[in-house]
Amino acid sequence: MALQALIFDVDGTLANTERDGHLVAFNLAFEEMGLDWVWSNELYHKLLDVTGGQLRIKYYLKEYNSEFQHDDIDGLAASIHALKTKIYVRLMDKGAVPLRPGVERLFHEARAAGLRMAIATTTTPANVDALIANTLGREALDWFEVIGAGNVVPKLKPAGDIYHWVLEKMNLEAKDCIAFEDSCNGIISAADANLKTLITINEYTESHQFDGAMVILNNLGEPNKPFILIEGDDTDATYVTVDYLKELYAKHC
Ligand code: XBP
Ligand code: MG
Repeated sequence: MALQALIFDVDGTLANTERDGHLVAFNLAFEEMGLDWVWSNELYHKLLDVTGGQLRIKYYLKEYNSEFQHDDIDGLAASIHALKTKIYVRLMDKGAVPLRPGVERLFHEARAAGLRMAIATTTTPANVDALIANTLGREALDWFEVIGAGNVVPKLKPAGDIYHWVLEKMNLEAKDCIAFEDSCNGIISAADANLKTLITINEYTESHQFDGAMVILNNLGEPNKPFILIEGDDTDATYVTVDYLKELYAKHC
């Protein structure tokens, strides 16, 4: 048994797209549509309990703006979301959000080591394309054998559907892979598909529960910028390399 593939979440894991991309795009979309809604960073932190942009808008209306009346909430949420996606892609085109520490390096090392790579996310496919193309170049989209995104599956994270879908498309079993996540909804989703997970936290997820995580780190680290081990076995590694992933795999998978 050997490690064969790495499966990456996108939002919050590859980049801090929630704060610097999605939240900004939501607020610009509200403004452009003449809505007087403004989501603060604090409110967005709470709204992130619900994955998927359209569901998040409806959750906001139900829990935080119940006096707002409209005779077609689903239609309105869909229109706002379509505009928000356009704005988000434009922000990515301007280079609004860099990749998190260690992400690009690990992609290169994994490819050099012959590991297969895939993406499993609840975000809209256009958002994934825009982030990858603008940070790594359009050809980097081909580094991922499968990109599982948005509503290719009926149920978004924390349901495990997207991870099951990716594993099936890659013709792999969970025991052959490691998942990378940043949130409790993400690890619940990965665990539903029996995947072992490496967590890198961010400002929105540092207080989340990560039951069953192989390790919890502040980020993947770089040679000159070691990661901080938040939870997990002591290691000589100071940044996440393929060798470190193999070490984790041998212990946990
Ligand atoms: C990502 C999400 C998404 C994005 C917005 O979760 O929850 O809803 O915030 O994307 P994960 P859309 O990182 O677990 O995949 O607006 O395109 O839905
Ligand atoms: Mg995430």
